[in-house]
Amino acid sequence: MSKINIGVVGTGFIGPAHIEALRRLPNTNVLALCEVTPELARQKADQLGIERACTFEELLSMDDIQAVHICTPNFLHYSQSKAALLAGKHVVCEKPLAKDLHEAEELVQLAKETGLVNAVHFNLRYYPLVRQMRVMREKGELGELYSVIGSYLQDWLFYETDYNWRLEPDKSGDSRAIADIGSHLMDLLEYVTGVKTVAVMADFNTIHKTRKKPLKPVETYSGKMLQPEDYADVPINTEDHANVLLKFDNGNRGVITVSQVSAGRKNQLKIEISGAKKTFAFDSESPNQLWIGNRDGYNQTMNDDPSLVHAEARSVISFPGGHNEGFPDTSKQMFKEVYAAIEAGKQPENPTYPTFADGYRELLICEKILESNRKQAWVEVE
Ligand code: SOE
Repeated sequence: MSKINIGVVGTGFIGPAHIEALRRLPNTNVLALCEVTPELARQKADQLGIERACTFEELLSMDDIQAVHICTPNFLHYSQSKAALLAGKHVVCEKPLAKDLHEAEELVQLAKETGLVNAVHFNLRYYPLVRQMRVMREKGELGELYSVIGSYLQDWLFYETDYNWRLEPDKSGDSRAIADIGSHLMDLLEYVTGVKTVAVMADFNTIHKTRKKPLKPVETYSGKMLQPEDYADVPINTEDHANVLLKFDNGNRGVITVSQVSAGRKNQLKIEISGAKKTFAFDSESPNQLWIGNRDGYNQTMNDDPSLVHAEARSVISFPGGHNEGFPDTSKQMFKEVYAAIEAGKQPENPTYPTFADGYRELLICEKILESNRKQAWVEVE
């Protein structure tokens, strides 16, 4: 079997996560790694055991590279995805797909014209029990959607000394907590429930109005080792915490809270979906259990045992029940579906994985959430 050669761009927190997930698939070969300078590329490629180290331009000129993973800071996603598509490469891009809707629209269009496989890394859809919730809803086991309560809480920006490029709008965009983690939650909410969000009412709060910026580079999640003399004070204009009320296209309502300053919550997405027949509750910090609430009978807890879930959810489980799966498995399962499409050579009609169009949808919702916070009023999502 010939393997698909891949180039990965960016080696912060998420680039190596992509590489690990890809290495667990039999049909992929991570052949090249890009960084901002050839020296850094070589150093990281050696650390990660990757043969070729190159600049982005060099990567695009390599004819034997078929797919590119964009794992750089947000402001580069648009230009690099565009260049990769124009060079004839299939593209897997980190979220958010772009910094604004125009850029995202252009990418959706370009990807369509080329027919190349395009995916956005909304990996949290790939927790087996998230897919199980979706399949149960599709099979009518939830009933009409009544309400959704969602939260995504982290603490890696809890202290004013915690710093990262995501705090800088020119690199990350005008929204932070909503764009960074609210986007996962909003994507997952629509993916599982099948409803569309048609209006939002948002209220943001910036807890740390200034932060201490390290005077040397710090990678995501790794800023805990610095000393006071290593910092400078900078103003912060993006949200640490946000509450958003939601209206859905079936007339019912939901609410989400996101925070990057919740002590002890390392990286927790929770969603509780109530329907006319049952409630489903999922917590990414206990991803192998799904709580199913009943009004007239016992409540239930389902494990992600392949023998218990629906066949459509079984396809994203690799181990027998009791052999717990977690975050790294979500990317592997997503890439398994993406690379099945790449093997076939083009974007399928109805992809099972999140596409550039889904990336566009998330940017649209984020943009409306920002507008709503600015106006302190309900804003419709067209
Ligand atoms: C940082 O907040 C971050 O790495 C997000 O960017 C990811 O999408 C999420 O998986 C974990 O946290």
